[in-house]
Amino acid sequence: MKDLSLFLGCLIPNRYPGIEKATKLVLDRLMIRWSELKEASCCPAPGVFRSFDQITWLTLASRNIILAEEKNTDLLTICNGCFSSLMDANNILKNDSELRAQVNTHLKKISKEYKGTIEVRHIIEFLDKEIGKEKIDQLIQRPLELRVAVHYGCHLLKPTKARKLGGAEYPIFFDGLVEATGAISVPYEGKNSCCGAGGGVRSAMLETSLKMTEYKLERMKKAGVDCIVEACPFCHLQYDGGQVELAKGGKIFNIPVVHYSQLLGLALGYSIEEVGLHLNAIRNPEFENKVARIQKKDASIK
Ligand code: 9S8
Ligand code: 9S8
Ligand code: COM
Repeated sequence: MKDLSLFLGCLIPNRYPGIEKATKLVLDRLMIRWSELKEASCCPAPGVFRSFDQITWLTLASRNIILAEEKNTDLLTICNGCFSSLMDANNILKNDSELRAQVNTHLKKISKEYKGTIEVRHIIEFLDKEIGKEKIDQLIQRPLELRVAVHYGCHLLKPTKARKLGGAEYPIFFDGLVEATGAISVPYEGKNSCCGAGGGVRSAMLETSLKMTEYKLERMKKAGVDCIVEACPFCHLQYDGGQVELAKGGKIFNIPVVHYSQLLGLALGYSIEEVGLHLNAIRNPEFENKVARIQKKDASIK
C-alpha cells in the first residue's frame, strides 16, 4: 500500500480547521504514513464544477491527482465532496482514453500529465478497510459512551456502482467505526437522506436546504442523541451553521456536530479544544461535560 497525501479541500482549512488538526492527530496515533499535499486547489466541488463543464472539472481534478502521483502516494480525502470529485475523475480518466487525451492536452500547458497511478481514498472507507474497527477498538482508552446520530452524507455512498462500499441502502461500515470508539450509533428515520447542503442547494436555495436540515435534526432529536457524527465538512457546516440559521426562526436544537476525526480524537484522549470542537457555532455544555467526565473517569482508573 502507498503512503497517503492528505487532501484538505476548501472548507476544512477555511471554516473548520479543527477537523484538520484532529485528523492529523489521529493519523499519527494510528501510525498511518501521511504527508501534506502542497499546492492543491479546490477538488473542484462536484455539485458545482462537474455539473457545469466536464472537461474543466476533469482537468482541475486531475491536476490535484497528479500532485499525489508525483509523490507516488494515494490521496486521502476527509470530505465526501472531495472524495466524490477526485475518485470519480480518477476512475473516468483511468478508463476513458479519449477524455484522458483531451485533459492531457490542457495539462501540457502547465507541463503536467495525468498517468493514472494512484488511488483516491476517503478516511471512513480507508479506516474501515485498511485499519479495521478491531484495531481502533484496541487503541481506545476511553470508551465514549455517547449516543450518536451517524450521518453518512450522499457522496460517500452514491453512486453505489462507483463507490463499491457494499450495502449502500443500509450501510453499516461508518456505524462500525463509530461504535469502535465506544459510542452507540442510534437508528433514526431518514438516516441516509441528504443534510440539505450539497449539489448547490445551500447556495441557491437556502430556505429549501434548511428545511431538509430541519427534517434531519427533528428525527435525530427524537432519537435522543448526544451529537451528530459525519465525515464531510459541508455536512458539518450545514448542521452546525444551519442550527444557528434555524434558531433565528425559533427552532432550537442544540445538537453538537462532530467530524469522525474529532470523535476518534476524543476517544483517544484528546480534549474538546485539541480536536477543535470549540470552533463549532453550536456548543452544548451538557455534551462537553459528559465528554470531560468520561475522559476523567477512565484516566483515574489507569
Ligand atoms: S474542495 Fe473546494 S469546495 Fe470543497 S471541501 Fe470538499 S468539496 Fe472539494
Ligand atoms: S449530504 Fe447530500 S450532498 Fe452531501 S455529502 Fe456532505 S453535504 Fe451533506
Ligand atoms: C457536497 C459537495 S459534499 S457538492 O456541493 O455537491 O459539490
